[in-house]
Amino acid sequence: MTDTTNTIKHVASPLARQTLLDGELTRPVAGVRPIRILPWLQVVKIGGRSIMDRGADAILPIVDEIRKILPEHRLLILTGAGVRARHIYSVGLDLGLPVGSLAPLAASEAGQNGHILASLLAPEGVSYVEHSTLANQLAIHLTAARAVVGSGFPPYHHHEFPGSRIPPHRADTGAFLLADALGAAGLTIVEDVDGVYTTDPRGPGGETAQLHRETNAADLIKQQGTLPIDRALLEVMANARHLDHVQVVNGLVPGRLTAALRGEHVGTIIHTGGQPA
Ligand code: GWN
Ligand code: ATP
Repeated sequence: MTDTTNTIKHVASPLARQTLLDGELTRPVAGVRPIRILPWLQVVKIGGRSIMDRGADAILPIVDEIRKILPEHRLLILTGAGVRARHIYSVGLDLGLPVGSLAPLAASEAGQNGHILASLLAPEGVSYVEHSTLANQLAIHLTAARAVVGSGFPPYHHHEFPGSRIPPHRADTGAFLLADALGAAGLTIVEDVDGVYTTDPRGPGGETAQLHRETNAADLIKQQGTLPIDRALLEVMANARHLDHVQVVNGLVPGRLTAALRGEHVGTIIHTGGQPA
């Protein structure tokens, strides 16, 4: 055996000889607070079904609002998937496709919606950027432009978690994962309702629905019935490293997104369960 082999085998690292499964052993190394990569970034998730599917009536006022707020904020705008994803889910489920095959099919609609939004904001220097750019080159793009648009879906593809037949990690979850990993200043989720209610305000019995002005992920996860956000988002929020809260706002009411980005309480604030750095 040569010296070189010995050196490789005995590479100096505090984790070299440990199982990574033992928290007691990894904590001294892995317990360090992560840095905020883009602390000035505001992330905005635009609903696929709730906003983009409504066409010009809903999209153009939002585009106008984003255009006006660009001098104040640097934005990462992430879009969700809407009715075309719901259709592809029903076709795929009927054919027995696994969840990991359905995820990228639906995700491509989130991308389509992003391309639409970016085209409308192009005169402001805004472009659609692909997932790999979101992961690695956001800083340079946001140095050249005040905002970029991307797909909110996380690129889980065949790594999507089994359990539900519908991919559980959709654009709300993807937007949160990215915002928290980047250490962004905030995440605003834009919907077609004033926030999260005790029950669907548009569903049967909707007249009894009460708006949660402020809640937290642990309480909301216990609420039975439907939500306007991915349930997986609430699970992910429990382990947040940077974001203390997100705000869900009504994008059909002019000025709500602008107010939320200015730090005003105009929708539902959901506190994460994390221990922000
Ligand atoms: O295609 O609109 O990124 O940013 O989940 O994968 O299904 O891809 O399978 O960088 O990698 O359709 O081609 O498509 O929306 O996701 O993209 O234009 O490999 O820039 O090539 O992680 O955009 O696309 O759909 O986001 O959400 O080429 Mo699209 Mo999406 Mo583009 Mo992306 Mo998926 Mo890539 Mo990807 Mo695929
Ligand atoms: P995507 O981006 O995945 O297409 P979206 O963000 O556009 O999704 P929807 O999934 O359509 O939004 O969710 C918004 C809808 O959720 C609202 O129009 C409302 O009717 C419904 N909803 C269901 N349950 C609730 C609830 N508890 N509170 C508020 N809205 C609810």
